[in-house]
Amino acid sequence: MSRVLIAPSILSADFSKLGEEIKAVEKAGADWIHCDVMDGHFVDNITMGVCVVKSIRPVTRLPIDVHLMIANPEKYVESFIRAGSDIITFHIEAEDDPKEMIKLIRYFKKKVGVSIRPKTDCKRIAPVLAMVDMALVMTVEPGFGGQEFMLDCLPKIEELRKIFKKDIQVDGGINEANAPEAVKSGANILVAGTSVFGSKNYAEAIRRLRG
Ligand code: S6P
Ligand code: MG
Repeated sequence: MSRVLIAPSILSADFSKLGEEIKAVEKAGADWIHCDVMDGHFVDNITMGVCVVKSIRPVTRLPIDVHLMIANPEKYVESFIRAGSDIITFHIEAEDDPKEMIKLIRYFKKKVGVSIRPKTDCKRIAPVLAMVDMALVMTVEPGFGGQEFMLDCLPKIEELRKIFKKDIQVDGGINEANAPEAVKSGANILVAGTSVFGSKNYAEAIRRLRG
C-alpha cells in the first residue's frame, strides 16, 4: 500500500493568518492543501473563491486541491486553474455533463477528481471513473467542517476500491480514531480540517492521521 496522503482542509484554519497556517502545515508534513469552495447553492454555506487560491499559491509548493461544492462548476474551472489549482474535484450531483467537465479540466492538464455525497451511490460515478484521477467519497454531508464522520460510508469506500484502482480521497470528520478504518476500506488520501487545525501540534496530528 502506497503512503497515505494527508490534505489539511484550510476551512478549519485561522483565516486571519492563513499564509502562516499553510506554511505551518506544510512544515508539519502535509502532502496537499485542501480548499473547500462552497457557493450557498449546492450547499447551504459560502466559504472561499478564486481569490483565496490566488493568494495562497505563492505561499506553498504543495499541490492545491480544490473541492468545488458549487452549482455549475464548469463555469469556474478555468479561473480556479489560472489562480493556481493543481487538482479540481467537482460533485457528480452538480454537473449535468460530467464528461465535458472532465475534458475541460484535462484541457488545462490538471488532475481531475469526482465527488459523491454520502447519500449518492458509487454507481453514479461508475461511467466516468476511467476518465478521472481521483474519486472523493464524502464522509459528512457537504457544507460545514467539524461534523461527525459517517461510519456508514465505509462500505461505499470498499465498494469503490473494488472497481477503482486510482486515488480514493475521503473528506469529512476524519481523525486519528477513524482514519485507520477509512484506509483499511480503501482510501489513500485523507482530508482533515478540524483534527489538524484544531490541534495544538500540527505535525503530531498529521503523524497520527497517517498512522
Ligand atoms: C463538508 C466539509 C468538507 C471539509 C471537511 C474538513 O463540506 O466542509 O468538505 O473538507 O469537512 O473538515 P473536517 O473538520 O470535517 O475535517
Ligand atoms: Mg472538502
